[in-house]
Amino acid sequence: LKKTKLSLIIIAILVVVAITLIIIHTPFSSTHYITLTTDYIEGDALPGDPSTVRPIGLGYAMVSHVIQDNITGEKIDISDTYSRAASIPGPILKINQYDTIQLTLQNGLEDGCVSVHVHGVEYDVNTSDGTLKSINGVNDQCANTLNNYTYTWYAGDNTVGAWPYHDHTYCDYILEEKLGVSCKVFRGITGAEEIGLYGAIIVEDNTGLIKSDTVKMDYVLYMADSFQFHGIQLNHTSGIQTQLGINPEITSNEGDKVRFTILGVGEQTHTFHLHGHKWLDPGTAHYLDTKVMAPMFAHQFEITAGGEEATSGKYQYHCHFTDHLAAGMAGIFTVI
Ligand SMILES: [Cu+2]
Repeated sequence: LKKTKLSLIIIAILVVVAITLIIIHTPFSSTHYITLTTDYIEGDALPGDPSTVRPIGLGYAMVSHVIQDNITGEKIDISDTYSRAASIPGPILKINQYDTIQLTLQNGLEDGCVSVHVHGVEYDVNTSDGTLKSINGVNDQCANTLNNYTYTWYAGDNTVGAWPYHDHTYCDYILEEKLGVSCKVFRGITGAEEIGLYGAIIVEDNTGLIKSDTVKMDYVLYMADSFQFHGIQLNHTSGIQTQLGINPEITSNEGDKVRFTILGVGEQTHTFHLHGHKWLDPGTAHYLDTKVMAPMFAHQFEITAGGEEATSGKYQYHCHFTDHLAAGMAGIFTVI
């Protein structure tokens, strides 16, 4: 009898340990069912080399975004927080660490095969690299006009921060299958990211049981070959994303904690500089007010709007390369 009791106690302890381990390793994770499409964008404010003729750009558009809790199964539809129009840049995909994204891409263009290739998060290269068979050795991982394509990404360890996503196939497809001309019309080697097919994924820290969500605004600014900033913002109070356009004037209330995500897109290197503010270089003890930005590199930092003393005013941000600044690569951060 004593032996049976002892075994039962041991089994009970093992069950409790197992359940605890499962809870620790899946901290409130969710699965994001996201559908994006692609469309043409007309206008004269497109990214890419200004010396190249660019009558038209391409952009990703949000179709739907449903978040399902992995433990309770509860679903939340946040599709209405996005403008549904195709945009440059594409929508911010904000998730928590240990979430999964199941992203279905539709091709809203008249031809070609478009894809989403992501940096920084985990995925199976055989299914979710967003590249052509000539690169991944398996298949063309892109959406043509007849068939959607679905990618699965996982925000595992070491994924917290911001990462770019972009097309990796449209240009090659046009090059190989369609036009028979060099992709250099876009100055790209692979995808059509230089003419607008790019966006960012933001992975929030989700390791603690209590999540401090004090950031009021996310400003995502892309430094493009056209010597312009292309911006999009996410208001954390309303959850609404808003396109900011070219070299935007962005506005915060003094003392608000806000977060900037700067990304390089295209082939040029830039230097991001913001007046009146210093920020901690993530993962270090160094304070910065300038950061060199290579293509497809992301730099994310938090500041108090108005600086340490939260002083209202107009603070310029710009590329610190003299010729880029002279070409107009600047905008205003207004603190009211
Ligand atoms: Cu620059």
